[in-house]
Amino acid sequence: MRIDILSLFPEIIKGSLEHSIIKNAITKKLVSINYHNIRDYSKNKHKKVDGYQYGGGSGMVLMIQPIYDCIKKLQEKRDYKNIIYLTPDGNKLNQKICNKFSLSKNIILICGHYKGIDQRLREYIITDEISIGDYVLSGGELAAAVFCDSIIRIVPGVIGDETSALTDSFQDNILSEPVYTRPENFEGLKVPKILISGNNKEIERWRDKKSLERTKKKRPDLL
Ligand code: 6GU
Repeated sequence: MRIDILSLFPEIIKGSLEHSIIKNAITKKLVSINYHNIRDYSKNKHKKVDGYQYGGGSGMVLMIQPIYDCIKKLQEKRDYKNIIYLTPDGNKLNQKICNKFSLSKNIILICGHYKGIDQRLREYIITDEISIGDYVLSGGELAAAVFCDSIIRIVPGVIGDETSALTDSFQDNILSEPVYTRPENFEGLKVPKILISGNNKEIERWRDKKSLERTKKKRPDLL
């Protein structure tokens, strides 16, 4: 998988994707993330990338030209089926959408700032619009980092233990079971006996039961 990210502040994203599982995925060459600073594509002599909105009103709008030119340059090299704009009014991200995008070959991500990007990009160039929840961030960068993390971790081969990504919360619309590790007894707080019983069938039953209990209690809307 190849991801190209267009942003005015690529450093915000870079830092959050250089650790742990995602870093390993990049090292193993299962994914490559390529950063493009929108400002580098401005044809304005002062490298301006934004303008006031037509019709008046506060807030700046990202101009079409630098973003358009950057996308065209990328498209000369390879085919992109998904050109995604991160925006609070996009489709709300969920595990099903993550699963779908984790199978993509080439993805372009566009991070907006200020009032957003010129509507003509959204109408003619962008193929998907994604939000990461019902609240407003100051830009699309943190949303891009969330999106990349959520899809890269499920790219085949990224998580060593293949079953691990499949037993995540939400993967079957059900939350994960409680987990414990050493010590067995921490100042009187004990691990449930069943987990140390060695009876794998009973352990599995217990985990299913706990998952269901947790989902009923915390997220009944999922059931
Ligand atoms: Cl994708 N962008 C911004 N700016 N805010 C958001 C968002 C995206 N998703 C939720 N809030």
